[in-house]
Amino acid sequence: MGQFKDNTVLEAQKSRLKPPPMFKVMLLNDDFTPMEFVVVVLQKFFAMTREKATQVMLAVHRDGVGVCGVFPRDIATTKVQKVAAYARRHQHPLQCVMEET
Ligand code: TYC
Repeated sequence: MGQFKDNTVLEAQKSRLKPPPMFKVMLLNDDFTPMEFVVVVLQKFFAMTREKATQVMLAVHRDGVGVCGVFPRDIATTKVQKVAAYARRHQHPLQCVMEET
């Protein structure tokens, strides 16, 4: 416990703050978006290596859905919006969604 020269004692208080809610950001599979485009998205917006991005893309292709990362609400929202804008700009139907963990 912290004790000062004047004998003041500061009691550590238990934090009453809940940790913030976290959100999984996920890609959905579709039949049209090229595999290479999905790999680029995962590298560009989720800071994955090409190897990791390829693994995640193939998992989404196989399973229908896959997690790209887990983030606080604002960051997850921004990622979903940026991926949507980038996919639309390139005229691909790639869907990116978020869900609370
Ligand atoms: N299924 C797509 C194809 O065969 C590839 C793909 C993977 C698309 C992942 C979307 O989130 C996705 N070209």
